[in-house]
Amino acid sequence: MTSILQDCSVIHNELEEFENDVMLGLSAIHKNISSKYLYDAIGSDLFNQITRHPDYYLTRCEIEIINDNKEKFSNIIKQEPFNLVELGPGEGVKSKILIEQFLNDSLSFTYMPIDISKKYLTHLLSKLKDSYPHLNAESVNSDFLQGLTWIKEHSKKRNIVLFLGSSIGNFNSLQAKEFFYHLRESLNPGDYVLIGFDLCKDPEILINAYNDKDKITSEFNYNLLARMNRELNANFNIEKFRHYPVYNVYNSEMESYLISLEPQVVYIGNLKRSFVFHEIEPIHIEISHKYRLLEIEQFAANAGFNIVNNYMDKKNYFVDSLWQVQ
Ligand code: AVJ
Repeated sequence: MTSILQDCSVIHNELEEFENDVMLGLSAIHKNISSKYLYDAIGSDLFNQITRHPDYYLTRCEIEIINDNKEKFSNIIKQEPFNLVELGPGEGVKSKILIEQFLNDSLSFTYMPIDISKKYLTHLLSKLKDSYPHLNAESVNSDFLQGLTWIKEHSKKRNIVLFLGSSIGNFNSLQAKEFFYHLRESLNPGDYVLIGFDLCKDPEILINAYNDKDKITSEFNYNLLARMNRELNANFNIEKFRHYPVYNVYNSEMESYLISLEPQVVYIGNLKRSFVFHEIEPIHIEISHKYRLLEIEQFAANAGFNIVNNYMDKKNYFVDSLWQVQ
C-alpha cells in the first residue's frame, strides 16, 4: 500500500483558539461552547462507543444502507480511476465496507481521508494498511474545504466524496446551505458526493439516541467540562451539571445542553476569570439537525448538484443521498 500524509493545515494555536472560544461562549447571554470541542482523545473515544450503542440508531442504519447498496455504488462509479475522498472518517467502519467492495471489483482508486487530527489519520492509515495491502491511500491533514481545494489543485481524477454519519447535522440550515455551496465550488463537474442525513422521526426515538440508557452520551458531554478543567485550569464540579437533551420540533433539531443544577461560580485559570451560573442555567453544546427529503432536494438544487438517488434503511430512519455535480 502506498500511503502519503499531506499536511495542508493552516498553522494555528489550538489552545489559544479554545481559550478564546470559551471566553466568548461563556460570556454570552446564552452561554454556549462549540460542539467541535467535544472531540479530544477522550471525547472521540466516547463518541466511538456511542456509535455502537443500541440506542444510537444512526450508525447502525447507515451501515445497513451501505451494505445493501455497495454493489450499486461500485457500478455507478466504476468507469475510470477516481479519488475516494472522505470528510472526517472517524474509525472508518463505513468506508471500509466500500473500500472492500471496490477492491474486490478491481476498481482503480486512491482513498483520501481528510481530517484535522493528524493522529487520527496516521492511526487509521496504519490499520487500513494491515487489512488491505493493495490499497492506495493518501491522507490529507486539514479542514474539509481546504483539503478538497488541495485535492482539486493536485489531482485531475474524478472525486467521490463521502460525508457520512449525519456530520452535516451539527450545522444549522443556513450553515449547511453555505457548506454545500462551498463543497460544490471545490469539486469538478461529474464528481459525486454521498452524504448521510438523519431523518425526522418520533421524538422519543431521538431523545433516546441522545440520552442513551448507559449514560455514554452524558459522559461525552461532561467530558467537555473535564477538558476545560484539564486544559484551561478550570474548576468545574461536574456533579453540579447535568446533560439535558431536548428535541425542538419547530426547527427539527436535537439540542444538547449542560445545565447548572445550582447557583455557582466557576473559575477558569487560563482566562483569569470567573463565570457565574444561575440555577438551571444552560450551556448550549450541540445541535443535531433532522432532515426531510424535501429539504435535502433543496440543498442539492441550491448548490448545483443533481440527486442521483436516495438510499434508505428499512425503517426509513436515515438516508445516504448520492449527488453529482452538474
Ligand atoms: C457526529 C454530529 C453525527 O449529532 O448525532 C452523537 C454527534 N452527539 N451523540 C450526532 C453526537 C451526541 C453526532 N454527529
